[in-house]
Amino acid sequence: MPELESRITRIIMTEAARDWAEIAESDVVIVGAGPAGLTAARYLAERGYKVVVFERRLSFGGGIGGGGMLMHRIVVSGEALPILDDFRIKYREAEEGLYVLDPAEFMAKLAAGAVEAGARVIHGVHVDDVIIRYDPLRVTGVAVQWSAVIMAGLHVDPLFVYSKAVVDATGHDAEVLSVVSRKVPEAQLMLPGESSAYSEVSEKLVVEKTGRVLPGLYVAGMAVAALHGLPRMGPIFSSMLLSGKRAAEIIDSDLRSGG
Ligand code: 48F
Repeated sequence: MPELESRITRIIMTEAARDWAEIAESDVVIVGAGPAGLTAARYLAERGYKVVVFERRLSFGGGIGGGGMLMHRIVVSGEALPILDDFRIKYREAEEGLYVLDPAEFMAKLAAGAVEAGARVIHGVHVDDVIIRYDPLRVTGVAVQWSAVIMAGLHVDPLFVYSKAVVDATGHDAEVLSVVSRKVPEAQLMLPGESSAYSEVSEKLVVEKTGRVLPGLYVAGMAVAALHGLPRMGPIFSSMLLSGKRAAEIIDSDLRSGG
């Protein structure tokens, strides 16, 4: 029997390589494991799609963990309660129509819901480009690199993951859309960036404007605000959940109709 150390190495290398070989052709790539990305991941995986979430950090939840100014509470409005129920996240009505929850539970259960539904979440991976096809214009996947390589400033070529749909759920910076607006002039994508706080309006419009940006490319969560110049909303998270769910529904409908 080989030594324990070499067995550990063999298991990790073999299993991870097998996983990557499967991920190389996915149905949906979601960029960012924040609230919008994890919600979209769960509802898509539940419908039987092969979903992978790439998250550049080594954690889940994006902007959830900081609560509001590091105060460990998060607020949602009533529209999001059915989604909280799906994930079995607890909440309490704090004031009329506004519910309070604990960010640690919120992050943990969103992540558990996505993973249990069958989505793969790979941490420490940064999406730094898309795969593009012309005539007709379509995004057909992403270029991925270890976050550690990016942080070290090393020049290392990326690997590629094909997918039928890519979701930019990267939050305030809309990183995938930003790459497309820079590198794919044919897409005619402008990114005005989000505007100053107007929570009520933002909560509504982020959900309304969630959806397809180009064939194969979708946007959910705060990246929607960056794309459409919508106001920010602060630590109220209903629209992140509703946007993730809506993105899943739109992608499902597009993929079913071959779009
Ligand atoms: O920022 P984030 O939580 O985005 P979101 O799901 O939710 C926004 C709220 O947290 C909050 C708010 C609403 O109340 O204003 O800010 O729209 O999660 C985005 C995740 O994407 C990761 C990032 O580390 C974070 O966990 N991410 C960003 N860029 C990349 C990325 C990238 N290029 N590759 C991989 N992951």
